[in-house]
Amino acid sequence: MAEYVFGNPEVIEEEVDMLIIGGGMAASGTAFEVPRWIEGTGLKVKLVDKAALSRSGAVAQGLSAINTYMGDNDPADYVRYVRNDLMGIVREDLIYDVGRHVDDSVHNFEDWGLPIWKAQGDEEKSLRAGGKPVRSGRWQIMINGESYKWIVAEAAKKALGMDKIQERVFIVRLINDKNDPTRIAGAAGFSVREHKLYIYKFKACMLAAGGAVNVFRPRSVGEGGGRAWFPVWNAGSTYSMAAEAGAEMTMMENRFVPARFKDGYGPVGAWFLLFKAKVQNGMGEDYGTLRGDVIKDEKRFGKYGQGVPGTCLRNHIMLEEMINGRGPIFMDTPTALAKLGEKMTPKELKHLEAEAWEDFLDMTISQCGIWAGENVEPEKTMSEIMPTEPYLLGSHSGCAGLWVSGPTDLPGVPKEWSWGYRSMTTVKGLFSAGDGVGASGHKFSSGSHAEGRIAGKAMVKYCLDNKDWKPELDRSTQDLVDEIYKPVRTFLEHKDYTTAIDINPHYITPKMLQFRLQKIMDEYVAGVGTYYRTNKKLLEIAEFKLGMLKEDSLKMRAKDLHELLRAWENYHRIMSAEAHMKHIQFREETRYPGFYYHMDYNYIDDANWKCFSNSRYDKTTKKWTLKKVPYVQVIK
Ligand code: SFD
Ligand code: AMP
Repeated sequence: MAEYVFGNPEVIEEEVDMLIIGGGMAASGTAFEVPRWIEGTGLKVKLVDKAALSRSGAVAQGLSAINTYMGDNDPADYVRYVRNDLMGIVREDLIYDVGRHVDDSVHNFEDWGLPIWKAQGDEEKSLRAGGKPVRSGRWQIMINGESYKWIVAEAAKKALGMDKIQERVFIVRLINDKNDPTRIAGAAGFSVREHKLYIYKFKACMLAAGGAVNVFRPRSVGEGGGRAWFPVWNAGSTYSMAAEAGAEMTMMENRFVPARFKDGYGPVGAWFLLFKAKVQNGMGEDYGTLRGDVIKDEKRFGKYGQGVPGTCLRNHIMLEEMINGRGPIFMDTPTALAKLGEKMTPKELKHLEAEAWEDFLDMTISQCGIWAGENVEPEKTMSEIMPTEPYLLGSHSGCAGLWVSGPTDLPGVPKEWSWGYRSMTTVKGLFSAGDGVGASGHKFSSGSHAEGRIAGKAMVKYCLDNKDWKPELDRSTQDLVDEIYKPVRTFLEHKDYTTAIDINPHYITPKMLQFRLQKIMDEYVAGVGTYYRTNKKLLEIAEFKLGMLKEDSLKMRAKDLHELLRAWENYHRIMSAEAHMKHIQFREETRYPGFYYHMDYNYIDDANWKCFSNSRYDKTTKKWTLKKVPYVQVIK
């Protein structure tokens, strides 16, 4: 009986006007913003998150800095900074829009209780009242952020009401409208705790389910498996579901390969910018000073290596050391702390050492685990840093994502970059923000929240403009149940064929399938195994193997709800991986040396490729179409 129930979930159908998919920084911004614009309109909204809002998404463990805060800076300078870091091809309208709105989100965070470090003398003054923050860099400010996500989620919950929030529901599919395939009309997913399947109908939806992690074989395998820098539970749902619904994507060839403290994945920003730590190679050399001018080779790096190097170019300089046998790379934490401590009392010095630990206790606890486990005292011992496996994302130092409509009020922006509603994709009613929106990185936590708010407001306008429109799904309930519960039924049908539950010719476990995906991506699509190098032939093989993998993905089993989640996460990862691979194949240059190298075209080619690369997936033919879209410089 129990098994019968397992194979046939209870189906719950619900109609709202707006569905918010995800509960991270962007979705929390939308949830905070929407209620004030729908007051008195009768519009209904709901939020679904695969996890629990208080600790879901990239900010789950907290953060120790807010990386985007304007303060006295001009948003136009912010655009220049992001453009330089992302190698010249960005949507400057979107970035400017985030820049001019982001501070209000940060001020709210402080009002809601987030402790923000203040400059001496301003300790009691809020940012809103003109208090000066402690800046680690020009754009970054320091926080005591262990409870950052908890605080932001609480405000979202209060604004929306807990009755409009559904936690632990994983959305698997977006559903187009029956009468207009260019519109979105619904979404389907399942509870990860109960045998219930949810089908939502709506006029509009905010898809903010983060970026894609664990698409590539991670450096941490075996015992360390499951450890990564970006949030392991973000499985490319945003990219995959939007692509299958027909949304245009942009810059999916981009990826972020962050330099991180080895094995624990601790971020380096505070160490570089706040503690002013220096790095050295295995021979103790300051390799940046000795050989940093490798990026000045104009034939290979164009003008991009001449000024402040972007993040990928900093990686390139480090990789040159490692590839040429001069590794490993060390972060000299003892010298940095000793220098800072020169004029400190013993008590102040202890406090500084505590901050060094807190930087990780706030956001990457596993790094403290490594330090504690290996008896590392950062004031005495240096730590290795290393470029990680690649992540696909649009809010940190990367710009993969969806092509969306921009603001309408900025001069010099091409008309075709805006189709009425900010952050709406090319599918009517489908909005995105944060990691979901492409060609506009460096939003980070605060910018993602701000963009979620901007998009939320536009989504309400869209719903009001379409008030009388009724969604009709282009797929039946039965069809959706059969598809989503297929891995469960495959398991129930075949489980008694063998005695060892994981070994069965009729199915593949989600875990094994994930290993295969990661192996393909690592070895053929420029993962760590090849020092991020690929070429036409390797990509051709990757294309074939991903095709085979997609076929086999239909044979994934789910012996419980946990595996059902893993199965669908993998499906989303495969689609995201395919988009990434197709885009790398399309762009015949190496735009991001240090993130990846296309060895057949191992140079930046502004003459032919200073443009966006956009793609569309056709769910009927299962084919991708790619095209160049002109880049336009908006801010001089
Ligand atoms: O140190 C589904 N980030 C940093 N930002 C900063 O401002 N300062 C920092 O210090 C930052 N650093 C940092 C950061 C992230 C991480 C992991 C570390 C360190 C260790 C970046 C920001 O966190 C990031 O930019 C934003 O969080 C992005 O926001 P958003 O909303 O785009 O993504 P999300 O917050 O991860 O939320 C995703 C949500 O989607 C849910 N979800 N729900 C339903 N169905 C599905 N199929 C779903 N799939 C996913 C998730 O549960 C989640 O709620 S540092 O490195 O620089
Ligand atoms: P990270 O901790 O590496 O995620 O970086 C946090 C912030 O600091 C981001 O805005 C980075 O772009 C920035 N950052 C990190 N390392 C450096 C560096 N060496 N030089 C300049 N900016 C950096």
